[in-house]
Amino acid sequence: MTLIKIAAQSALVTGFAMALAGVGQANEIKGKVNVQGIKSAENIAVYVDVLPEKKFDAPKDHVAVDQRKMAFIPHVVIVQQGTTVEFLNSDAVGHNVYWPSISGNKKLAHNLGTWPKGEKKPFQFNDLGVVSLLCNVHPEMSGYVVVVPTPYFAVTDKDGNFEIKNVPPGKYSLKTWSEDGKPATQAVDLSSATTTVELVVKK
Ligand SMILES: [Cu+2]
Repeated sequence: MTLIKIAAQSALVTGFAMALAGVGQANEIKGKVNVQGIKSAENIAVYVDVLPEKKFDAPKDHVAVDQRKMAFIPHVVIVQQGTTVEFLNSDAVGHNVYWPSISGNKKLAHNLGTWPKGEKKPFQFNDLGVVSLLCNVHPEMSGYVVVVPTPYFAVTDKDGNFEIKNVPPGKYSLKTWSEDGKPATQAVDLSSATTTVELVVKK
């Protein structure tokens, strides 16, 4: 009897300690994007929208975009505002990098220039929005840098699945950007360790 009582108390204490550990714990948003009228659910950017009460430092880590086999790789890259992207050329031919606008704002157009194999050029993206990457040597090349206001983001895999890790508990607005579809918004209440969401992106 006494043994059972001790075991029960011990379980209670363990449970209490685990609950305490849960305070300030980082959670995870797991989800799937379903598409309507679009060929593929791959390469869709998903991110937590601006949090007015929170400020994030610009990330120190740089992100790489390669130009390889006549393509921007990855095709879609998502970064936090203030991130520096290193544009590398891995092809034997010279490639150029320019963007005619950021989210349609032509004042933010920029031409990084043209450089040969093995060289790279950095650019820090301080403006929010979608940067349409182009190469003026090869008109068929295109890629995207999606600059978002929080460090909580992901890009979908070929089945539309995504995971956003290390998100503090809270209520958020999850947004999407995709090359072929309209933006979608979904409210997320992140109170448990893993929250599962489904989004629909339409043509
Ligand atoms: Cu090129």
